[in-house]
Amino acid sequence: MNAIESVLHEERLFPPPKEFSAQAHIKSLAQYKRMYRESIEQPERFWAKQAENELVWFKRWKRVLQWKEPVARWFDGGQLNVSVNCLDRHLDTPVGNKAAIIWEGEPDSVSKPGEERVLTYKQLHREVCRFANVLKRNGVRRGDRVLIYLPMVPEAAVAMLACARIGAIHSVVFGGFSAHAVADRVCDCGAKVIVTADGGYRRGTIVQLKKNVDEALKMTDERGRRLGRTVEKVIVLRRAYNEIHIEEGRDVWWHRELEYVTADCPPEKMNSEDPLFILYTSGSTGKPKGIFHTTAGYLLGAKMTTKYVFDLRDTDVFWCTADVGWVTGHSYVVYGPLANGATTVMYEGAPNWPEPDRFWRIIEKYDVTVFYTAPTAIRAFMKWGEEWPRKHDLSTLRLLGSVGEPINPEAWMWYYEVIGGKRCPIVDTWWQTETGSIMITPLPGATPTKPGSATLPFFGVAPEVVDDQGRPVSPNVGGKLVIRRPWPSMLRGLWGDMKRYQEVYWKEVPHAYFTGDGCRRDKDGYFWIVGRIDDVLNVAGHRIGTAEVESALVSHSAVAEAAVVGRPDDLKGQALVAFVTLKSGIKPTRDLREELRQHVTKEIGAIARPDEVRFAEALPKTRSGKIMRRLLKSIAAGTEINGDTTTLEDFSVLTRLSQAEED
Ligand code: 7RM
Repeated sequence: MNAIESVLHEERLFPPPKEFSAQAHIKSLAQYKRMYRESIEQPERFWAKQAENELVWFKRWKRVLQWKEPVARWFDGGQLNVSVNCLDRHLDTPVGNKAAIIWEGEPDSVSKPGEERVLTYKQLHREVCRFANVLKRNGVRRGDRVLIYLPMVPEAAVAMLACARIGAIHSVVFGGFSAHAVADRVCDCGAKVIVTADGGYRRGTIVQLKKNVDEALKMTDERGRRLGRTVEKVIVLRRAYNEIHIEEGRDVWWHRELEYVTADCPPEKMNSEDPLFILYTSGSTGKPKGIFHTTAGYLLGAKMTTKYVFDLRDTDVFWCTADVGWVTGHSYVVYGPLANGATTVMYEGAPNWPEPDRFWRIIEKYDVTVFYTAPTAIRAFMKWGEEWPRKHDLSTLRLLGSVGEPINPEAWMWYYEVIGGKRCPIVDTWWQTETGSIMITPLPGATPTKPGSATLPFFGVAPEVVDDQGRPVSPNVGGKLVIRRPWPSMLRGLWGDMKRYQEVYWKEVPHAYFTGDGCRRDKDGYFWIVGRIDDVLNVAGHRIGTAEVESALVSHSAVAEAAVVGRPDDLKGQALVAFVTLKSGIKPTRDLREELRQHVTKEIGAIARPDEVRFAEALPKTRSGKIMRRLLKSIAAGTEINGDTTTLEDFSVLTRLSQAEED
């Protein structure tokens, strides 16, 4: 969107519907502003009050915040357990027999619907306690890391909560990631146990999760050491009933293990700052970062944002379509909704399998009231056509959410009109794996929205747009988005690498957390996120580091050098374009191009597969040897090359780039 377009769109203001505001937790902009001011002026008082009202504690904290940049300690001295907050606390209330998880499996075909399962809070509690005992039986102790590599089945939530119950730290790896990605993560976090499944369903085929784990556990580093050497046990869920290899002494079946345990598992008393989970996310270097979150602050952030941003009510059926392998799944499929005693929907399959109306069917079938998805999905629905949602009764919906990337105003309007029937407010929520919970967002009963803007900060969040020197910029001027002060659900660091944490997030702008995003603020103080300004791409709502894809490409024997850039894409937001030079004597062919795309899929996963591979004889570099990414971006986008290219080592590289494209 260009500047003029966005200014035009700013004139479209959508005030919250009156009936919505009347029943909402926060009923007016004035009320939001009052609470926001309080949260900024007296943060410790504000957060102490929230922690007291929202969470149940074994022991009250001694100090609300201890801030020694860049490390925060929230509610130090306090003791609690996340699974108790998500489960036990509801059991003796009317919520005990309410659906905690409504799950639907992927259908085989149009005529054979997917399985469905409903777990009430009491049932979920029992399953969590039993599986927690299975983990203990298999050697997992407080502080140990457990890698979870499962499809979108209720057992994924059970495994996460079971870890939380016994104080183990989970690291969920998205089922679409490759064996290699699993091996890297196992090694980085030193996992003792892996929880996986024989397979998962995706668009009618079986994803071989266990096979990937087997492969991962055989992989070695440069020194020949096994990456998975810390793994003692692999717990396998039977899901797809496909044939898998079982390694005696190492692999055990989930359902068999359950025969040996009871449902009695007292919760571990965790300290506020004990790590809850590690989640890997792409950064600007080749190695994914192990973001870690701790117990009390994370839970408070997830709980409060779910309550206020989605304006949760007892009667809601909440559906966040994210996979639990992403932070959105952690905070808004599992922890946030369950901590609030809400009903959360989980769906295993893809939005267009077997037909493009899966999501609308599910909304109709389960009376979903709050729906939270990504712009890339919305744009795909637009392309598939209005007839698919029109076939279904979506009148139970009362609120819509968007996350993962900037939502273009066209998609916003379509979402608003076709899915929300012009009745539902839209919350465009900006946040990151690092922030743990939603940071910039409308509150649906209070904030007038503008299509394409995430609007205003959540309570306690102090975002700012600054220039290269770290000075605030004037309204409507683009700059870097930073956060000025600590918030409870902020990351506490990168697992095993606090130095890198400091360098990546706290060096770019003095005394501020650097988000990696570009942004501008309009005259009303509304934030308009532009997208990443580092070497991270956002492809279909997923974060992909260009360096990661590059290192996957150069690990192929035919490749000499690779540079990966993003190109604007109508559906995915950004598409991946790889410029590749080959080792001498190797011919650029169509087959090789396909082979390289497959190679990246194998190394990282299909989400990182380049949309385009372009062969070049050389890559354009500056005199100091840096690849000129700006130039490659223009070439990839097919736009005119502008800007200063006089430092190019060799002008003819450019012509060769285009020539080499003809196979
Ligand atoms: C939740 C999540 C984070 C990056 C972030 C942004 C982009 C996310 C929005 C958005 C514009 C939004 N975590 N992003 N939400 N950009 N508007 N509402 O996505 O760690 O995977 O990605 O996603 O660039 O830095 S994430």
